[in-house]
Amino acid sequence: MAAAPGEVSGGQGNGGVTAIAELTISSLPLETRCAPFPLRQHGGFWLPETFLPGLEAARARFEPRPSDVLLASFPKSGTTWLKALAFATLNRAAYPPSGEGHPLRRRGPHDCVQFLESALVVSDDMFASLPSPRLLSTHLPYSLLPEGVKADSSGCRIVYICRDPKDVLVSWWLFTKKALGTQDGPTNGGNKPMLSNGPYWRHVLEYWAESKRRPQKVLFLRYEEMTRETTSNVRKLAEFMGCPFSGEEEADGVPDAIVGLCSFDHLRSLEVNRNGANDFNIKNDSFYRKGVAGDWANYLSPEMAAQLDLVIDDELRSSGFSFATGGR
Ligand code: PAP
Repeated sequence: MAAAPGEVSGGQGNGGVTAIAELTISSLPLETRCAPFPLRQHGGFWLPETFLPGLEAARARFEPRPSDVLLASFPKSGTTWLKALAFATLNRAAYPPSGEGHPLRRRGPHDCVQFLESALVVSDDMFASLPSPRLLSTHLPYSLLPEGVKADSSGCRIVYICRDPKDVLVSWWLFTKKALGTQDGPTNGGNKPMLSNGPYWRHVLEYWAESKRRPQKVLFLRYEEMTRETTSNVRKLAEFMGCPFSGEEEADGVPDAIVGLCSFDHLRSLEVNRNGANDFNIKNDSFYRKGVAGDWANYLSPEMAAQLDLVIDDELRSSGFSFATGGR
């Protein structure tokens, strides 16, 4: 039986895939400065070891459909918000945003939209049983996505959200301290903390370049712009996903109702997000900290910020991309 949108059906385990992948994984370069996640270098990125079997499974067995929408992000750049907005927008006919029974009122956004690199390890059925159009998510870099998703002939659409690196860093730091219980943040006793899934600038640049090459297939959003103009970005998202708001929906205030349903204050206030936990046993409330742009200034000294900006500027030089919002 098909599962409801965002609902995952049970299925057979896939220990075989995990076992095969583990042989290769143990030979990849190891990084331990991102406690509590050991990272392995793969395809030029430092990825959490625990997600590598899922990556292998996704690349080997994920069967894309032309109507699929994949939400892609670097950790802590707006994943939870984007999942909520896209889920509410895509499924608004079945679940009106103001309805009391809306799935987002009883399940966290991460439970409504599953990660490609984690769900397939549990079961092949997880995605196969979802009705079209399917909404999926990933923290993987573009270059490591399943080939079928990236093929020019594929109908799959990708929505990427990027955020100021300084806010990503601070958000990740505080998340690991709170949600994962690490004393010093992701340092593991060393003096140079690491973020998982990086380097961040390469992650962003890959998706950005693809959004320039195939704008009808890859939509590039910015967290800062979304905080400023949420409703117009939701309209953009709806159009891109192939479900623009009708005149009647506009008159009924549907876009604003979606924005309200998915707002930081509303999601954070829900029982499921105050006291629930996701499939990884991480408390849902750790995905809602402050939800603003520029909070890094309360944690990084001007010198630290300048140092980080320098590194990023250096890496972005000649790319044509800038993290400055309203930039290219
Ligand atoms: P993930 O990659 O682990 O899922 P992600 O959702 O990308 O995390 O990032 C969490 C950040 O999004 C938090 O930022 P902060 O630490 O700077 O506060 C969180 O507060 C913010 N966030 C979560 N939900 C929303 C929302 N509805 N609106 C705006 N920001 C949000």
